[in-house]
Amino acid sequence: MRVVLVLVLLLAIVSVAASAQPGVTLQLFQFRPAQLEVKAGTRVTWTNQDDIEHTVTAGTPERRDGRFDTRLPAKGATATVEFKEPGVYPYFCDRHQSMRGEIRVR
Ligand SMILES: [Cu+2]
Repeated sequence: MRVVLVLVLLLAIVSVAASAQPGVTLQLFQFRPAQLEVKAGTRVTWTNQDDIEHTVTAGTPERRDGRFDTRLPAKGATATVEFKEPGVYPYFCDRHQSMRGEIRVR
């Protein structure tokens, strides 16, 4: 009985790990984590946890680079971007330009 329970728990952990995607949460006017490092080819998902609209806009307010620009209109909204090429990808929120983040792709 105990062995079965352990097996079930192990399977549950494995399936969570397999489906886990690296992610950034938008909460209290911050990207968390503000800096995220991933491997090339990774899909990164942003999730809005605030009750107001944020955006995930590539570049900086001074220099947008146009790679991605997505609105997250309300709590629970998500956006996913695939990062194929290694590099450093800064981004910000176009409605609150002090909100800054960075994806580092290895
Ligand atoms: Cu915002």
